[in-house]
Amino acid sequence: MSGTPASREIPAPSGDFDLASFLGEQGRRVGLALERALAALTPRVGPSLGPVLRHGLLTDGKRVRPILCIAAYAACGGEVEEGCYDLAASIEMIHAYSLMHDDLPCMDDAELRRGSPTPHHVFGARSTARAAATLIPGAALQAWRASLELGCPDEVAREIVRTLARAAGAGGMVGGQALDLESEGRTLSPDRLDRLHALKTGALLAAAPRIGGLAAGAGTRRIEALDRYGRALGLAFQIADDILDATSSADQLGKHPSDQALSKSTYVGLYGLDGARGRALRQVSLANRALADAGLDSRPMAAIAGYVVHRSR
Ligand code: GRG
Repeated sequence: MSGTPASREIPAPSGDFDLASFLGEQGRRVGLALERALAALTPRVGPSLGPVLRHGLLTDGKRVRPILCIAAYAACGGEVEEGCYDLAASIEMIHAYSLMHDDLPCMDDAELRRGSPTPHHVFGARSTARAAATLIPGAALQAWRASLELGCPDEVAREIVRTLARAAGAGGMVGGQALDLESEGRTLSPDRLDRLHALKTGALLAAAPRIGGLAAGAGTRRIEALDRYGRALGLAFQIADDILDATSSADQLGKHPSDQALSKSTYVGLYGLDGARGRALRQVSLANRALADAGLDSRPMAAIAGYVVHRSR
């Protein structure tokens, strides 16, 4: 996680919290929940799509969104058990579908993702498009069932599914992707770039801690703090992505092509490397301030905020 140009001026998360072990263990448990989700989904979609879903869902991702959900759930007093991972998996299902569609020939036409050939390179575009589409309703059902499994009252379970749907939809990730497609080859103003990424990357990332807080029964003040934390982190995450994109090879990133190669506006293009790093750091401070203001003393959440800008992939 260190030694990259993105991280040189950004201090590593400090303290004695072992973030690497935390991320490793949480990622492993999210993987088990995704296996359970896949086992439930495969009989409904038919055997031909099972391997496509496995590739899209279980290839080695960082699992930042589900881990944020779990960390927020714990920070708000929730007892972390299997149902919590099942709930967090629903967010990763939406994320996985978005990557599968984003990489298709009609979109970014990507060859490599997470260090592996993209699903359409292995299974074809039609099967990939279909398999990914099943993850959208699949994720909503998964969030609903897991919320009930966790003992959330019906109105909280409804709010959780609503949060996921809003973040994924036209007022969130899909809306951001539409802006992104419209913006290719154009230089965006700072405000438009922020708006695009608040939707495309930020909405789902911000939904993750909110969903964790809702499931744990957090009150309005804490939910608002989790929203502020998530929004700041979403922006920091995207800026770090742009820095990595500009400073790492396809092999290091496990991803090809880069946004630069796709002629997209980026934070590095707009502010330069140093300016982009400064903006990422500012967002991390804002995220941590949001936690402190609400008395949410969570070492994992503070460490994840540092990791988001400090990561090497
Ligand atoms: C057709 C308009 C339209 C929308 C379809 C494809 C799509 C919906 C949305 C795309 C959203 C998208 C790809 C956002 C990118 C977010 C992002 C920074 C992805 C990388 O996330 P990481 O680094 O990836 O967490 P890993 O691999 O670690 O999970």
